[in-house]
Amino acid sequence: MLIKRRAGWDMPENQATPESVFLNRRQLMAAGAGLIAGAALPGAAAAQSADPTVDLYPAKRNAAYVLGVPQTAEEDAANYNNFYEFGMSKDIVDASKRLATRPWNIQVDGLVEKPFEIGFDDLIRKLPIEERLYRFRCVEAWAMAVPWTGIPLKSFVALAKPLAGAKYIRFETFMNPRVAPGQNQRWYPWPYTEGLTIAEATNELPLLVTGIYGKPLPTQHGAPIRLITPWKYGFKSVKSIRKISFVAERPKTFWEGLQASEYGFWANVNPAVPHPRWSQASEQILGSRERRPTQIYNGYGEQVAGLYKGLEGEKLFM
Ligand SMILES: Nc1nc2c(c(=O)[nH]1)N[C@H]1C(S)=C(S)[C@@H](COP(=O)(O)O)O[C@H]1N2
Ligand SMILES: [Mo]
Repeated sequence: MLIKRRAGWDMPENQATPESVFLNRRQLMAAGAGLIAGAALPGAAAAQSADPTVDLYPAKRNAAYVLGVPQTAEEDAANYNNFYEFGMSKDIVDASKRLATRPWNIQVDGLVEKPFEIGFDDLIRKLPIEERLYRFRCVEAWAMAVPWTGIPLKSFVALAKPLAGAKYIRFETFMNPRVAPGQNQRWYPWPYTEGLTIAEATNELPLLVTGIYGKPLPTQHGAPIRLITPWKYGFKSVKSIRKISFVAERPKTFWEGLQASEYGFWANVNPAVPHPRWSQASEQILGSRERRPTQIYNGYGEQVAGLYKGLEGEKLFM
């Protein structure tokens, strides 16, 4: 690959996660470091209050999903993000506000009974949304635990009516280098894409997320709609989805296109399988100085381990 510069994903864990970024946002503000990031954009505030889905929040919580670890503070989750379209740093909140999330159409194509395009505001009223508390683990070894709101992916798959030949789903992010400066960096295989098998997609866990902390999703978290697969490393959870394709062949993902030796298709969390350049045995808790041990499948083995029976020959954990 042509990757010569050491980007965020390309750093050893201790560099990718400097201690200061885990400190509470208030502590950073107090230290005077958050003045610019904390300044409100009046235009964006107006857009937020005009969100046409705000009446749907907070959605009813599904009590079947419990964290087992403390919930992350909203401001910690909201100010430490990976969204390379808007820059390599974790501080992309303001840059991401340039993304216009209305109108927002999602194209559904490939091996389905009838390909269609649907407006996000129609989709969210067509399929029920619910709130779920999920743990979340980035491959860089930081972790959080947050209340997402969204549509179970399996109910979306039922709506799309895949044909028998559909074995995988491919998700694609928007492409607009004029608002997303990162997309001008030609050595990345834009647009960001990810994929799941149909069996994974129809498991109970994956959510098409539309909200967080009882509100519509802010742009830095991937508004208006993103995927969340809590048993896989965070890069599988593709943001700001524009296209969902049902396909026969395993799609090549953004990270595989960039560095296949380090980022594979499956990317299931496993403390015993290190990233080629750092350990995955423990994780740094966002908003604190503490680490805790990593759990296999990020603690969701009961729900997902069965998906991988018979696939032991695959690189399931990277
Ligand atoms: N389109 C897009 N989706 C993306 C990314 C990205 O850079 N672009 N980063 C991924 C990575 S590496 C992580 S850890 C999560 C971060 O989600 P969060 O910022 O909402 O916590 O988003 C994932 N989805
Ligand atoms: Mo990540």
